[in-house]
Amino acid sequence: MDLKFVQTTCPYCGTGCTFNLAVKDGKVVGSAPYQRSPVNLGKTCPKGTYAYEFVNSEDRLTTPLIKKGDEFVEATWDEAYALIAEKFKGYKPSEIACLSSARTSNEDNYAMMKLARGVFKTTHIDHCARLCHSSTVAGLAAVFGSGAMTNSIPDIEESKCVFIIGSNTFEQHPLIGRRVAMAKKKGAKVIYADPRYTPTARQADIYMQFKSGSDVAILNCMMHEIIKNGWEDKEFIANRTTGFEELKAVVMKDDYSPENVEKISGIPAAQLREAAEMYAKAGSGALLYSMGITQHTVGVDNVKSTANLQMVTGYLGRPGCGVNALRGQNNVQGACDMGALPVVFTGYQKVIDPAAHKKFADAWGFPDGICEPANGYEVTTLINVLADKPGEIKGLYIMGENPMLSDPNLNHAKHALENVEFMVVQDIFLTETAELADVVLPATCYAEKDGTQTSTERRVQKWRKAQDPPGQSKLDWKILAEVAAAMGYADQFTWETSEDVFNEMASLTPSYHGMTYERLDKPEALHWPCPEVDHPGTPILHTQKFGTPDGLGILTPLEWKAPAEVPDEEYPFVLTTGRCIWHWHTGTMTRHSETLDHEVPTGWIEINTEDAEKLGIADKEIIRAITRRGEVEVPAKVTDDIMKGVMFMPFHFKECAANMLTNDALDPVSKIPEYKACAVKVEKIQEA
Ligand SMILES: Nc1nc2c(c(=O)[nH]1)N[C@H]1C(S)=C(S)[C@@H](COP(=O)(O)OP(=O)(O)OC[C@H]3O[C@@H](n4cnc5c(=O)[nH]c(N)nc54)[C@H](O)[C@@H]3O)O[C@H]1N2
Ligand SMILES: Nc1nc2c(c(=O)[nH]1)N[C@H]1C(S)=C(S)[C@@H](COP(=O)(O)OP(=O)(O)OC[C@H]3O[C@@H](n4cnc5c(=O)[nH]c(N)nc54)[C@H](O)[C@@H]3O)O[C@H]1N2
Ligand code: SF4
Ligand SMILES: [Mo]
Repeated sequence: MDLKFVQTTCPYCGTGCTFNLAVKDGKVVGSAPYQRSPVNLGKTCPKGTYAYEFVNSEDRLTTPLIKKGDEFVEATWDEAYALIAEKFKGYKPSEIACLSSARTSNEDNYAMMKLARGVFKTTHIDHCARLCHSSTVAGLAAVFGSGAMTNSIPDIEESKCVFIIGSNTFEQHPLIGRRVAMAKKKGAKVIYADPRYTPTARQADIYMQFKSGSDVAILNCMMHEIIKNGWEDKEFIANRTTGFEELKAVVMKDDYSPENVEKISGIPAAQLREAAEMYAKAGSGALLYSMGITQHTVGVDNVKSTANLQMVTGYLGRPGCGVNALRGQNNVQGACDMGALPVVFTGYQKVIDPAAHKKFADAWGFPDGICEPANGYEVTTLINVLADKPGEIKGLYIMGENPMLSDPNLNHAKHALENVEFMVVQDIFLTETAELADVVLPATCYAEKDGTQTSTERRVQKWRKAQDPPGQSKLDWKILAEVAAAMGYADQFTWETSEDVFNEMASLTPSYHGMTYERLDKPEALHWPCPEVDHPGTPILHTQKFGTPDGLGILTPLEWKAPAEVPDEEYPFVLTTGRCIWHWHTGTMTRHSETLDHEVPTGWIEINTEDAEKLGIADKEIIRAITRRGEVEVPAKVTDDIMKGVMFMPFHFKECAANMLTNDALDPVSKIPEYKACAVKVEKIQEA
């Protein structure tokens, strides 16, 4: 049998598992375990196992498309590039915006960042991290001086107590979930807080069920109990933090006593006490969080609050501890590292810093300079500008994002995108967003390219080309370089290989400076920061001091605030949204994967059994869910697993799109939307 195996990393989540693609007659036909990665130890979750299935889907884009009237017609690359160059040359820099992609490689994101800032000379570049961990980046950078996950994945196994809040780890980061199970086997306790009794809840010693939107109250309450009983780590607080007295003044208020927080959250006071004691006395505690914490109008407060708890307990800078923000997309850490954000170049070098601006301008050598040394729009701000000030932004270039299903309040998002004069979408499938575009460009997927991606634990790992791309599709960075050439900047984009792109990026990025393709070939790859070629990389951050100017972690006093929209008589329930293990975001890849699509063919809304009884709604009945922004028809899933008063919808399914309902209210600092709480009502559909 002429099967060939090509080692690669998973294109789905930020865990960064390695597996082999099986290749026969030049085509990817299956996957097989790769045993030597310290991340996943040969195992994969269903998405990784079946990640080969969408690769040769008949629906892959294979040729550039140009819209003529209401129809797309096939075009040559030269025609597509000529049209793009003609349009974009006609716009001022401030009239152009770019969305980069956490699905694509570091090389692709670096190329997009250079295209945006160097060729289009715009300051407006962002990507889906805004919808995801922007609260983490802002919150942790403010208190620790760095916005990344502090410890490594294997390190979670060393913990004596794992506290999971707002992360359904066993479904959304299954191979990190496996580490939690391994820690448990070694005797660790698990505390879990989530409005839903998820598969993660089944692993918990203490499961706290609560109403979406009460996180700061819960975390303050745990600190209240810890400080009241003298269980805080006094030495750590004294030597490594500032602001303890101010924090104490807030958390010790009666508002945060277990009895009062029971009223806010619904968690019994006795359980809050038990959790605080179990956690504080464990000796080492790893806190894991994800979207349940970040996707709120108080997302940044929530993040800082998790950091407060870890500093008060002294659970930082050593094994089995840490604030472990589980990054979502395969390469969302990398896309941020590459500067696909409106405020930074690579490695978080600020665009407004004259020295950093000069460094990039000099290194790139554009004869007519680069973008202004100014910050651009976040994607959520961009959508509002498009909706409210038509004509301010005229050209939009989207690589590997599908906002027409992933943005909050889709009626608003559609209105915004329809106001764009000229839109380019570069994807692997014809998405809901691509349907609105003027030009669609076919890209290669992970299986067809060499490149690197950076996982949630800052581990930089490789994709390796396993097959030729379908039709005329091309590497993302190559397409961007050819667009640049069509705009008249061929000299600044002379890369021949992905490695050339990586080397240019690394030369400009201190945290990646010591990395080379050769060094990344080892099974364990390298964690950034890795400043020099003889540096071993950095699996654990903040062991001696934090990245703040004085090296101290900042404790932040925070009051609990309710979500922007709370239930009332008309909309009496809280709606929260998220994911399931079988599907990925807007479904472009998983719904093109036979096995995964077969497991879960459509969406649903979870309703508590008692609530459903009162409403006269039966399990599987198709009902109407309505918010102030839109409505959808969706099958009910009647279950005891969700808290009374709360409903949950996954957002993967276009036929019952959760984001028709969600609230686009933003956190004032991170500009993340409040996907995790809005007010909803549900109605039976009357038969005609
Ligand atoms: N299978 C699968 N895995 C994925 C993804 C996917 O689409 N599918 N996406 C990836 C991406 S990009 C991301 S960002 C991660 C997200 O990973 P997670 O954050 O784990 O996923 P979610 O389902 O969005 O939300 C997690 C949990 O938050 C709970 N929750 C709801 N409201 C609240 C609240 O107010 N407070 C708290 N504390 N919890 C609340 C929900 O009930 C849910 O169980 O997953 C990554 N992994
Ligand atoms: N209601 C609700 N909405 C949410 C969330 C939620 O919890 N609730 N979570 C938010 C979060 S955390 C996130 S991260 C966003 C995700 O939002 P998006 O990033 O918009 O969602 P994806 O479906 O991952 O879209 C990625 C696109 O990239 C394409 N793609 C894949 N690989 C490649 C490639 O190699 N090259 C190119 N050019 N394209 C490629 C895919 O086909 C797909 O169209 O959704 C957000 N939306
Ligand atoms: S846990 Fe994440 S990285 Fe690992 S196989 Fe599953 S989706 Fe892929
Ligand atoms: Mo995400």
